[in-house]
Amino acid sequence: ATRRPVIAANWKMAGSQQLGEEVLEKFKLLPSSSAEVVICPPSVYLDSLQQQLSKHSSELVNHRISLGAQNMSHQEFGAYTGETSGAMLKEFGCSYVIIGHSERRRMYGESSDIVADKFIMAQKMGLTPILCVGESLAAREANRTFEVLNGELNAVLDKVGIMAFDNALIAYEPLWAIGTGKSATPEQAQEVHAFIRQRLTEISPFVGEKIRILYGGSVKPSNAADLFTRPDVDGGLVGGASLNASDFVNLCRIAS
Ligand code: G2H
Repeated sequence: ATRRPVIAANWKMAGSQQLGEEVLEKFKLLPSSSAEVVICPPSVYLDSLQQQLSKHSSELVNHRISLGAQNMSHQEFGAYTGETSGAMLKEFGCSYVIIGHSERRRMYGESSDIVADKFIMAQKMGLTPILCVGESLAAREANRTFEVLNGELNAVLDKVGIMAFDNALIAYEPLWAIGTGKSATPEQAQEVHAFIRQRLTEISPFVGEKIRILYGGSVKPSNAADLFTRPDVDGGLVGGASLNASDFVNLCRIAS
């Protein structure tokens, strides 16, 4: 495929300013990478990471590194204690924002409706949403994987329409593979990615062919090559392994 791979780091509630520095130092040692790299640190680190990126920019010209956030408010502005707006993320250098990560859906009660509203607000603010979808172990064992994914996709599609996906990424993250060390097999990932692409292609062949679908769930250097070479896997959303600078840069090398 002609789709440029994307490797996104999701630090979750971990990492440090120091980690940002370490990651950029490792990139400087890599002559070039063709994958697009997105680093999503906790929001309070965005400012320092943005400054580090500009400080090292002349040595990073052969890489494409952008910043992303892990979450944002579906409201634009106002009395929403503890929330961060898309405009603020934009001001601090973000181009991307992860929307609907399963940890937010499950632990913070984000409904599919709120996820759709966040997707809309992200695009309104000029951010590219990385929409996360994925099935639980129970759903997989009950052969309901595609039904669950369809539901999560439709919740957004019905509200935003297919053309909004022209400027979005999708991350397939099976819940049973998140932080467990147990990744989906490359065959399982490919099967689901092909399903998601097919669903979108039925509505718009243009969008279906173009959209990048990342795999997330225990991606690490030892399993990445086999995942990333599957035809419908366009990179990864990486949690645990993104907290190790060498592993993360290695993943970007593998994807390039
Ligand atoms: C899945 C993933 C990153 P990990 O949540 O979003 O985390 O790689 O630790 O499974």
